[in-house]
Amino acid sequence: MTDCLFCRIVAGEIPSTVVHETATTLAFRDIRPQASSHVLVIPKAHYADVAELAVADPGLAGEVLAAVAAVAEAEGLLKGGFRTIFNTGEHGGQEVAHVHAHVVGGAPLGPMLA
Ligand code: D5M
Repeated sequence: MTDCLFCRIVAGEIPSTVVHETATTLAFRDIRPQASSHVLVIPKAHYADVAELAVADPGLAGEVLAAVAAVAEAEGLLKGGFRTIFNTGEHGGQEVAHVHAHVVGGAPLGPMLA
């Protein structure tokens, strides 16, 4: 999808700070970090949101979750813990329509819906 921001990051057309990459996934730092560690994990293939991905390719959804765990380890978040968020659709506050997991941590986080 040439008009998708995250597809353009995958293609290398828009710069990003990559922290983890596999054949099917990419993880890069969020441009507007909400915590000392804030990384976005995406499948390289375009799916609009986590619901679409899970139905279309559950194996790839699992690979995204494995990449979340790898990012958490690389960022040193496994001991203290971290939060993983898939904003989905308008009510979920999703701004970029290419499925992405936010991986946030580095310090105690507030209540989930605060
Ligand atoms: O979150 C979309 C997230 O994407 C939001 O936290 C900002 C981030 N973002 C937007 N543009 C970029 C670029 N170019 N690099 C890195 N991060 C970016 P959502 O869940 O859709 O609201």
